[in-house]
Amino acid sequence: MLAPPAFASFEQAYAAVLRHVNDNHEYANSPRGNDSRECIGVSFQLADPRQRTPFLAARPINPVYHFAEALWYLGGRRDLDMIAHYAPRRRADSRDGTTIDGSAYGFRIFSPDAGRGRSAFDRVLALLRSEKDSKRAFLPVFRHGDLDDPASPDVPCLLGLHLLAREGRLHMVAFMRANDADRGLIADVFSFTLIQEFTAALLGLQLGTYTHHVGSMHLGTASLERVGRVLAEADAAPDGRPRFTVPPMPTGTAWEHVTTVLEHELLLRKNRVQYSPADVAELGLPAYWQRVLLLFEAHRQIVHREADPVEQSVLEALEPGARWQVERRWPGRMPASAVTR
Ligand code: 5HM
Repeated sequence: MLAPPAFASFEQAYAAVLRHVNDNHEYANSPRGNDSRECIGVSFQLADPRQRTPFLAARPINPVYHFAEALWYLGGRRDLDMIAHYAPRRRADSRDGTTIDGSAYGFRIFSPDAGRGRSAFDRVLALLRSEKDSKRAFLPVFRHGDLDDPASPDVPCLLGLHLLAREGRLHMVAFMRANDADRGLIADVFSFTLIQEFTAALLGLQLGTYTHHVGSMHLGTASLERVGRVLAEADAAPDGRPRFTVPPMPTGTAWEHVTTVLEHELLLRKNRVQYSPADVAELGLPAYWQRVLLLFEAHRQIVHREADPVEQSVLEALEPGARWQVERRWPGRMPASAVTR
């Protein structure tokens, strides 16, 4: 079998990758001091890339961070200010204390080249509009200069993203040199599939498959205890299906929606505004993007109003799966009556 195994959801692929690296690792090593178990050459395919996030109580993920990172990429950004607000550990990736280089994938994909006015993404979009079956629509991230400084804290793990439009559907193939199966993998698949879905919306195409290829797939030994609990929970799922279904991004999604969400994300991050669901409804965004913005409002309440639980009305307005994840990530910050099963 030469094709990568296909999964209906990322939750199932994630459990399969964890099991594979945990049970069948080829190497135990410690690159740059990180004790790991490693498999060389791991791939999988997602039939429905929209089902991009796990709903496992043993692995409470941070949906606010995942949307923040995906939007930070789409915004073509490299500022530490935004990304480190949601993941303070990202500060270790910066050399100058204000920007990120290697893992600011969006800066390499979506920001215009100096003096040439067009981004790599603009070129790929133009190509896919003119030659529908093209095999050339590649968004490169890794550059040979990334290896110039052996002490660099941040060499890109993503080599590039390949887009293929076929029979009305937009497929994506991601190529990574390295992926941490319990940490980076979750964030990377979330962001890359969101970029895929956004691009499909811009091109007026249906969402196709997502294929993930990794050179070094590894697990930090510090993650192993939790991995055991995650696999036990995944095994116990009655039909192997995740608890929630992620809704589609609206077909009319456009750059202005991303720009508007990023403008208001900044105001919420700096605690300059506070929004009720009714306030957000007045911003002219589709319901999907309103719910994304309400995740940032919930996070504002968690960060800036430490004495109070998150407002029930905001929790109720979130996408049900995202609400479930918020409740598990910050159980101590929920109203007494809130937690959903
Ligand atoms: O020594 P190295 O540069 O490979 O360390 C980077 C670590 O972060 C690896 O464990 C890599 O797999 C993980 N990582 C990831 O999984 C890093 C990034 C950021 O580029 C990422 N996914 N997107």
